[in-house]
Amino acid sequence: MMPRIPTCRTATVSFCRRDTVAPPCTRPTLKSATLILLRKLGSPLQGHPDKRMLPILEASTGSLGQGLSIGIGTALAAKLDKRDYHTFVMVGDGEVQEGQNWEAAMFAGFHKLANLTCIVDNNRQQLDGFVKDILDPAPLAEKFRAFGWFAVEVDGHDFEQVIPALEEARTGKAGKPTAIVAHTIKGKGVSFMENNPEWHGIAPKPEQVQAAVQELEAAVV
Ligand SMILES: Cc1ncc(C[n+]2csc(CCOP(=O)(O)OP(=O)(O)O)c2C)c(N)n1
Ligand SMILES: [Mg+2]
Repeated sequence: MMPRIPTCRTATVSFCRRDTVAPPCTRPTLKSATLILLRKLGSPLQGHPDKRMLPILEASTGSLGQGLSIGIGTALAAKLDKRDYHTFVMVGDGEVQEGQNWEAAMFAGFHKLANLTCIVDNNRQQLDGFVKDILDPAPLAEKFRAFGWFAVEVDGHDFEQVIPALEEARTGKAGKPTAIVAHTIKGKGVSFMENNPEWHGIAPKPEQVQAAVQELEAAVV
């Protein structure tokens, strides 16, 4: 199957073949000029992903909780068609408050969709505050296990943990769908963004972009 990465605002679904070392996904890139249109009505980046405006998307979404169901559809189709691709879905820790995720989790566990992986971006924040103060979904790994999944927890900023977890998931050897709970920091590396839920949906001003880039570059040198 030709791999594609359908990206959604609130969930990301991607496919890749199981027999390759690195996902051969060809992620089309956005021209940097487009970024200035973030959250402008009628632009390709108007806020929620709109497939009609942004052809790199597989599905128009934005309503939280739909990504895992979409991923289940593709994983199930692969099984039925005897095709060798793996579906990866990324969801947020606020997003999993949506009940649709748990019906999907139950379905995937029951049908032993070993060709499906759900990565939870466990950054402890959602749109307007901290997940623990709004509706805490913890303990996430235990919940997925209870729904028949194989679940691991990783530091989502540590490639030495993330890559082996993804590689193991892709083998499907657990015989079950895999949940990877990735502990992350939203806005990591930018001092004025970390731990500040206000940055959920606002575009930084040019001088803030400059300050952020400086901090990030200083950290990698
Ligand atoms: C069904 C639905 N309810 C509410 C919203 C508004 N909303 C957009 S993002 C968001 C929070 C999502 O939190 P999380 O999944 O943790 O993502 P993060 O902010 O950490 O990237 C909310 C409530 C929505 N898009 N869809
Ligand atoms: Mg979150």
